[in-house]
Amino acid sequence: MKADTRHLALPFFDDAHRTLGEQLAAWVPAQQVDESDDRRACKEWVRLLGDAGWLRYCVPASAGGAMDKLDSRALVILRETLAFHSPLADFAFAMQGLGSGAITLAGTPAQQAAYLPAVARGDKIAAFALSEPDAGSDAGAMTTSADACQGGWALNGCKTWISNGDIADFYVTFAKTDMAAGTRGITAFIVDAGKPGLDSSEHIAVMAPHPLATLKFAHCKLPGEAQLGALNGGFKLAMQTLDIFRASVAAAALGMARRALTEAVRFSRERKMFGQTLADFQLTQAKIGEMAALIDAAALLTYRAAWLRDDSEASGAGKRITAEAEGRRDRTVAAAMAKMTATENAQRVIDMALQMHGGLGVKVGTKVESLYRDIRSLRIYEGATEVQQLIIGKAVLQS
Ligand code: COS
Repeated sequence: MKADTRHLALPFFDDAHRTLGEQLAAWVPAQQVDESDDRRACKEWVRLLGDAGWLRYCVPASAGGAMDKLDSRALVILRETLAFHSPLADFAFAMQGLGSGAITLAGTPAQQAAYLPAVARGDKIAAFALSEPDAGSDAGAMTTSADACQGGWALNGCKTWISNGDIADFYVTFAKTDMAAGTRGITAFIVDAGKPGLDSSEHIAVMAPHPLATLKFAHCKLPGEAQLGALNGGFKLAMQTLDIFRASVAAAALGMARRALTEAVRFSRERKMFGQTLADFQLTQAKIGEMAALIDAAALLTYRAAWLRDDSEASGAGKRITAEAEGRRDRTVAAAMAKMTATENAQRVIDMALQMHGGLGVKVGTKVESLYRDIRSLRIYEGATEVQQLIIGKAVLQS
C-alpha cells in the first residue's frame, strides 16, 4: 500500500523534499521484514535503510550524509512515510538520528569521522542514554556520575528505557560531572558497546515490542576522548538534540494516524451492514471527517516546526527573528506543540479507526490493533505530553 503524498505540495516543502517523499513512498512498501523478533527485525531494517541510502539523512554531508545539515523537513517526511508502513522501520531510522545527533551537533572532527559515516551506512547502531529510573521527565535529576580518573573518566550508575539497548554499537550517555550543579553539571560521553563495566543485558519488554534495555555502569572507564561537547554542557546538548527529533516524533505519530485513517476508509467502504456500507452512515462520515481534521491539524504543526528549524538554520540567527534566544524559544515551542498535538491526535484517530472495525479492531494481527499499541509510547518518550505542556506554558508566560 503506497502512502498518500499529496501533502508534499504544501509550501513548507521544496522540490528536493517532494522527490525524497515520492521515492521513499515507492520504496518502502516493497520491503519485507519479519518483525516477530524485534531485535533481529530492527537490525534488518537498519541494514535495509542503510543500503538504500535513507540513513544518510541522519548525518550531515560532511560525514557522508545526504544534505549539508540535518534537515528537519527531510526527517519529518522520512519518519511519517516509514511509520505509515512499519513503526519498527521508523524506530530503526529515528534511533540512528537521535543516537548520533549529539555527535553531529558537538562532536570533534575525529569523533564525527569515527561514528557518523558508519551510522549513515547502517554499519553502526546508535543509542541515546539520558533517562534513569528516577530521572525521566526531570532529566536534570540524573545521578549517573562521571568522575575524572587517570587517563579519562569512570562512569557509575544506571540508565533505563534505552532504545536500541543491547543492540547498539555505541551509547551517547549523559552523566553528572558536577553533582552539585544540577543541569549545569552534566556532560555527554560516547560509550562503545562492550566496554568493561557496562552491562546492557537487562531487556525491557513493552506492549509494542522494540529493542529496549537498562544500562548499568560499574566503574566503566572511558578515555578522555570519549567526552562529547563541552564539560558540563551536556544538558543543553541533550535538549538541543531532542529539539531536532521532537518534531520528527510528531511526524511518526502522523504517519501512524494517516495509516489508521486509510484503514478506516477502506474498511468502511467494504463493510456491509443494514443493507448499505458502513461509509454510507452519517455517523461514519462524521468520524472520518473528525479524523481527517485531527490529522491535518497535527500535520500543519509538525511541518511548521520542521520548517521553522530549517529556515532559522538557513537564514542564520537574526534574519527573520531578531533575538537568538527568542528564536530558540520559538523553535522549541513549535516542536513541543507539534509533538504534543500529533501524538495525542494520533491516539484519538487510531482509537476511532479501531472502534469502526468493531471486533476485528481488537483481533491480534489487524493493522489497527497493532497501531493502537504502537502509538501509546509516543505520548511518553522524548518528553511526555505533560513536559511539552510545561515547555509551552513556561514560554507563553515569559513572552
Ligand atoms: N536548548 C538549549 N538549551 C536549553 C533547552 C533547549 N531546548 N532547554 C533548556 N535549555 C537550557 C536552559 O536555557 C537552561 O540553561 P541555563 O542553565 O543556562 O539557565 C538549562 O538548559 C536548564 O533548563 P530548565 O531550567 O528549563 O531545565 P529543567 O530542569 O526545568 O527541565 C525540561 C526542563 C522538563 C523541559 C527538561 O528536563 C526536559 O525536556 N525533560 C524531558 C526529558 C526527555 O525528553 N526525556 C526523554 C529522553 S529520550 S526518550
